Amino acid sequence: MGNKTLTETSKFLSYILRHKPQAIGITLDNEGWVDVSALIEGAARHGRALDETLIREVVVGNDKKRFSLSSDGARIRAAQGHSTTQVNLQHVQKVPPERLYHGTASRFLESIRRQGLIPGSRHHVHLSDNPDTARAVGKRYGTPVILNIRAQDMHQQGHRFFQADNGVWLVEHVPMDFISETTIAL
Ligand code: HQG
Repeated sequence: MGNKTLTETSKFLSYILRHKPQAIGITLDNEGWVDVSALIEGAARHGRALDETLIREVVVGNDKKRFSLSSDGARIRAAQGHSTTQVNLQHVQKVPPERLYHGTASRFLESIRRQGLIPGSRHHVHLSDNPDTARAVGKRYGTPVILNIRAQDMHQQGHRFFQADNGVWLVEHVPMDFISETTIAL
């Protein structure tokens, strides 16, 4: 299987399983799951050939573990990053480490200073446990900036943290008070 096919299929699955399942006439359950067979049939009706082998390769080979298969392999979901209102993932609530990191682009800083970090079109603000990942995430939108978040302090003051299947940390909002340091990543 070529890398190009895998990347394209991964993008297609992200679009369908996070944002627009209705684009191929499928429905996700509350936890984001859909039968692999329904996904394959829906995709076929809309001119995209998928099969179980290709789907499995994308799930297993994905650098960020974007997708999970159920233990019997019959169902699939995106691990996080949803915008569709069909889904309300019950992520595991967890005590965060002392620090977490958020990567953003310098052009968003002014607005972040006013509002803190907000989820935008996703359901949560996404945080990572290491600055390197944060830098890579921020780079997608421009000159990357890494924000250091005092996650433990937030937790102690009642903010609930969750961790997705793939390790990404999620929180509803990060007020500016907990963003203690801004490092321009060169
Ligand atoms: C910014 C990718 C202005 C925020 C990545 C970010 C990640 C604000 C953008 C995952 C703001 C939202 C998530 C405020 C936050 N004013 N801008 N008050 N608060 N922002 O893509 O965190 O490839 O929705 O800094 O690897 O960048 O999709 O979120 O720049 O894990 O699997 O608003 O997406 O993974 O952008 O990325 P996004 P994100 P996948």
